[in-house]
Amino acid sequence: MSDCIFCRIASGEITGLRVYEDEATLAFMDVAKDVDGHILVIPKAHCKNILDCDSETLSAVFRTVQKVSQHLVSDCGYEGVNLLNASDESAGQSVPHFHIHIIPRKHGDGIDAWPEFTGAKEDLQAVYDRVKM
Ligand code: DGP
Repeated sequence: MSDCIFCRIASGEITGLRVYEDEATLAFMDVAKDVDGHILVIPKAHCKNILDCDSETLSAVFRTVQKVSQHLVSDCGYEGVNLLNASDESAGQSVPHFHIHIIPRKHGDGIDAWPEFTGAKEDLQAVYDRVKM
């Protein structure tokens, strides 16, 4: 999509700091400057998010997520990763091209990448009855 910023990065039309790529996916540095080592993994073919992404593309994205994560830990001095994704604006998605955030982690790095959810209001069984497949 010509008006999609991540499609334009994937095609090379816009410069990105490319960490890894293969035929179907690209990993590049996030420009947010929020945490060191913040990397995004995207499919080169456009889909918006987890809700419309085909399974082959999803598999390719997660293969790359694992490859980059293993590299961060094996070769770059990190110990673990957080993987983050927002699918839909309701979930906080700001760029409408599917992406997984990789946040490299070390013990004691002080990064709060796992919010403490304290706001559950509904009865657990009632929610279960609604979401059970
Ligand atoms: P999200 O809010 O989950 O949709 O995350 C979008 C991320 O994309 C956010 O962390 C900032 C990053 N981002 C936005 N525009 C650009 C860009 O032009 N280049 C790069 N490298 N990252 C971008």
